[in-house]
Amino acid sequence: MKKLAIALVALLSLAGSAQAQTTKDLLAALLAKWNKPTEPFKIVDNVYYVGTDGLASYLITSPQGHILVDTVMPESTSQIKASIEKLGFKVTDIKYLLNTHAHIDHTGGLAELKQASGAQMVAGEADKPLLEGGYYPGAKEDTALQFPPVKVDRTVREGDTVTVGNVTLTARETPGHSPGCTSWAFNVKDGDATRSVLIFCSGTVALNRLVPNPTYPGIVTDYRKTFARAQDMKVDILLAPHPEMYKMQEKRAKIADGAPNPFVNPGEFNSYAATLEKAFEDALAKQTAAAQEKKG
Ligand code: 4NZ
Ligand code: ZN
Repeated sequence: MKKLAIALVALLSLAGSAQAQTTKDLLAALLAKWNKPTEPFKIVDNVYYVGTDGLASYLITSPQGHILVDTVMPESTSQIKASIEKLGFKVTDIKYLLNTHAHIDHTGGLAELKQASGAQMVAGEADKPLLEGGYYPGAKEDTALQFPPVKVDRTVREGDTVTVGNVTLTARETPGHSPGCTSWAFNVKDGDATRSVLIFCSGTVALNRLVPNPTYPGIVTDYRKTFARAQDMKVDILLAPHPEMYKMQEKRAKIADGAPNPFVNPGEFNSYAATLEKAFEDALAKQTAAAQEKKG
């Protein structure tokens, strides 16, 4: 956990101080964890973790077919396939591939899995050009961040739904981290209770430039809109593309027969979003000061 915190702090400060380190070097430091295998497991009801130790991928199953949300780095796509089969499900039964946001660490396997499953690709409208072009916003030429392009069959906006059998996911627009950053909301059964799940897109600044030459126009307004609406969202189970965002490994270790499901934690999303908001405003102040400095 401590190592991870150090890596994240390093990532954030490097992204802020920019050109000293290339994204290639930055990625290299993260890959050991991002490509490290982990056992697939059931989170709750029909929701399964099929990602790696450091990057999430979620399988939501139904007797009529499955939904896969996000992939991991391109080179670890085979781990997702193996995890799905290990749980007793079939890749060819995936009907929809969903994406939280168009960054290589979550899109690397979309093209391969679309080919393997014949599934329909669904993503936030503003991320469509990024997915179909296979590049990072505002850094089209940065080869380290490029991924295999994937055709988007359907784009979604706020409130649009994706249904397979008795499973329906609702798109919630949470832009900023990427222009089409989309969180996915749905309900699950937990014993006799119904729980609200949110696969939150992200709200970190990470590699994004906010000022003076933003990653994309309107990025600051978008982040603030996302943080404002996060305060009103009621979430019982928080999931996200980076497992440390909701302490996945810590919770997973607490899964036990007869014990309450450790992934149920109402309020966790709201306090996490508040933390992200503060980090965002700090990063914005830093980038603004750096821009002033440069101007002289
Ligand atoms: S992300 C890299 N998805 O913003 C890429 O957390 C994407 C992210 C972080 C780091 N990178 O290339 O080092
Ligand atoms: Zn990202």
